[in-house]
Amino acid sequence: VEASIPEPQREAWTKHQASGFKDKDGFEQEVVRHVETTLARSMFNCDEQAAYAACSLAFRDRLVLEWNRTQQRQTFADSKRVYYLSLEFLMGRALDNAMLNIGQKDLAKSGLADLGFRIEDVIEQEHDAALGNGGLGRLAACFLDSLASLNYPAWGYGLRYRYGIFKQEIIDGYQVEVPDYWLDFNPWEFPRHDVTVDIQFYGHVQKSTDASGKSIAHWEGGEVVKAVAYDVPIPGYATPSTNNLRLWSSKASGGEFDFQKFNSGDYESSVADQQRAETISAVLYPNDNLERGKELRLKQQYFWVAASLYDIVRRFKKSKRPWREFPEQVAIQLNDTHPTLAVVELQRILIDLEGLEWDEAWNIVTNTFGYTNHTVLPEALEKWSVGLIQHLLPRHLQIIYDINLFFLQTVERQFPNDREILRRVSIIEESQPKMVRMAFLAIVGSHKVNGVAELHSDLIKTTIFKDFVEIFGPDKFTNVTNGITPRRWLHQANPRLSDLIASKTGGYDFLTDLTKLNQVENFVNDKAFRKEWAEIKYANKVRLAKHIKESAGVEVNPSSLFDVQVKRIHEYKRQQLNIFGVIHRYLTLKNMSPEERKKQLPRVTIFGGKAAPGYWMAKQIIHLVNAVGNVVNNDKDIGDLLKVVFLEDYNVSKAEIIVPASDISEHISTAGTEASGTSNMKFVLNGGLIIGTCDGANIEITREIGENNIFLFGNLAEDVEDLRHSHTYGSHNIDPDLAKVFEAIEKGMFGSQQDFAGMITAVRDHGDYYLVSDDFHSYIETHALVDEAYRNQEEWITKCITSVSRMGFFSSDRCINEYAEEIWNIEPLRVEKASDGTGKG
Ligand code: 7GP
Repeated sequence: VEASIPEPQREAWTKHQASGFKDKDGFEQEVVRHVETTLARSMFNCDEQAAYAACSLAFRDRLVLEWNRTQQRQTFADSKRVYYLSLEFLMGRALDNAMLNIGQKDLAKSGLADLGFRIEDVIEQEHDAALGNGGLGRLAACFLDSLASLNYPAWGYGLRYRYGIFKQEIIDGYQVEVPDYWLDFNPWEFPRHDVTVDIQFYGHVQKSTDASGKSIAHWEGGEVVKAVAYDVPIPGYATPSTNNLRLWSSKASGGEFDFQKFNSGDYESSVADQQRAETISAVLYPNDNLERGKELRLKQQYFWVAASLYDIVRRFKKSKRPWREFPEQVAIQLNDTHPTLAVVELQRILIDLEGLEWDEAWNIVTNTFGYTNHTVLPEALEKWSVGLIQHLLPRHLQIIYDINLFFLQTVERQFPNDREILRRVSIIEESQPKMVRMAFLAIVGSHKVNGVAELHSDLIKTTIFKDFVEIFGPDKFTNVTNGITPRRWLHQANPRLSDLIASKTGGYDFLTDLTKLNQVENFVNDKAFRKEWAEIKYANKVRLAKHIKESAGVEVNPSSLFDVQVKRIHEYKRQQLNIFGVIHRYLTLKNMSPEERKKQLPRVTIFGGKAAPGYWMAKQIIHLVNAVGNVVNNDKDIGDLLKVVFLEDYNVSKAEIIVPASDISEHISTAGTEASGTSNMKFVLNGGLIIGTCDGANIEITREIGENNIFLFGNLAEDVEDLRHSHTYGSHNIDPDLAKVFEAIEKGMFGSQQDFAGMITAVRDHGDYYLVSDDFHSYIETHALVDEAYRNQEEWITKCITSVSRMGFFSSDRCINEYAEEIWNIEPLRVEKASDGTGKG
């Protein structure tokens, strides 16, 4: 590797290289310097925003040094890298995480205090990086944390949306969407104006023949948009390794304006061209588990995939290795089907631009890619019309047809007399209009396909991808159960619990090896330990109660049982089941005598989550929750016995307050519909119990923590289909308790019944697809068991401690190690440990 600075001068460079702050003084000096120079302010006008900016810049400087060294180390080592392609990275805030991962939060805390600031207030200034919808995007963020912490050479590739997921406001009980303009000030990104790629769209394909008579395709004409790289450093925990997340931003190519148009007086249209180019990376599509098939979305996908592949190929070509070694140097993971065009793009680069033969190229392609599926919901499975791809990416469509042809030929050889299987597995769906099935393309173009929890991985093998298991054999399909990073979701979100665990397990090693949590179980009967455990939970509930008061204006008693359901609003996740259950509880309380009521356990039911702007039913659910809250929270008969709260604008930083404060959380999807779930893991890790269905990772959580420590209810996945068929349209025989709930709504107890009619008819008249009625009785009964269990606080705390101690499996570190071994075949780079190993940041 060539260095730009000659040997004799390098000493001067190394002398000045440092990473962490030497001491508190060194930190303060940097903060003051940034306030006075970078921000051009002074102690006379330094508010919390400025303190946040300066503190972030000071830490960013440290990160950047390690980041450069990590990239150098990886280049020298010349070993295999993994590239994680994801349209979503739901990162949340960076400052707190950077301070903790570097291991200098304590130092920053006292340094900021010296300068007149509380670290909590400074952290609060940061706008969440919310480039994701929900589980899929947050998983990608946890993976980046683990990849860096485990010293894997890894890059994330995504889009730099100008607008992340919208901000949710609740006005008169309804969701209102407000744009999330988050780039006003973002110290965590580095624009790389020198790293750009020209991306082509539209145009046509020309064929020519070379000297040997071989036909060559040329993709010509159309329009070109420029991709500009923005790099975000990803610090590992207790290691100097700092990886890169590269986000692409779109820009008009060929200078700022089309000068010809400009000169001919057509100024407006030259600006319009530029704006059109910038539109590509302007906004994150706000749908979770739903694909709408919009042209701009396809443009986003190709723009991002083509820029990333260009970058990856450029890096590989520097090594001067032969092409066949590409899969030994490069692993690319497709986070769902969104980046599937990468399969086609790499094949195009190899055959059209690099002159490889089809088979050799295809062998490289399939050995490079792995594909992760995150859902079986039919409405989320991506399909693009052949016409649209033809228009936007004419050469890619040809290649897709060829991939399909060769694939179907092998299938035909394998199943000579089976016409049906060819129709079923064809990448091109012979519908009107014809569609390209992206999941099938991803399977055919990858060497491994994985689901995200055991049940889910089994389901994809027996349902949506069944034929492909027959064709490729079962070994191509595997399971990697999701995980979460214990750094953010324990150490950062729940520092007191993390400290308590550290005090008993001999330090913070559990943060890098979560299985060490099992030592906590030794203290399950330790009085002082239990007392502190309970105090921490209570303090976290007080903090949440304060947030509820400030944001929703509802006074809640922190001694109540806190029952939480926070996640995207979706019929399959069944917030409607929860709110119907709350209404049932309310009716039951109302029917009691005052004496009887006094014996009841006070409960706060907390909802949070965004509805996709076009998802009418989800918005009705939000409205009903708020309407019920309005009635229940102001009912003098009820008082503290029941409060219903909808928390506005649920996001990562709010989750960090909510998760540690829950007593019980709800993971109640119709069995077989939630691929994994990851918040279920977060809640249990923070000493909360869960009520849930036998779905996704709930099943594995139960296996790990024991079935006495979880409240399971409802029908099983294997029975769902039959139950659906047994429902009669037009007036299905619903659960009698649920019928009473509907009656109350229809009587107008919560306002105009018309507002909620859709939710009722979906269950009663339209086939109850999500089995709300079938599971209602079991749900109510199980909640009664929760109440009973919570009354016995000693038993309850035992369950919580035991559960936490058995959660080691659900670290995203375990998960990433499985991907590395089973799918990517990569190894970590050796580096010396950075911090003193206390983990005390
Ligand atoms: C989600 C799944 O719904 C959730 O169960 C899982 O834990 C998470 O992925 C991470 O694997 N899926 C999505 O967020 C999604 O949009 C459609 O999937 C592509």
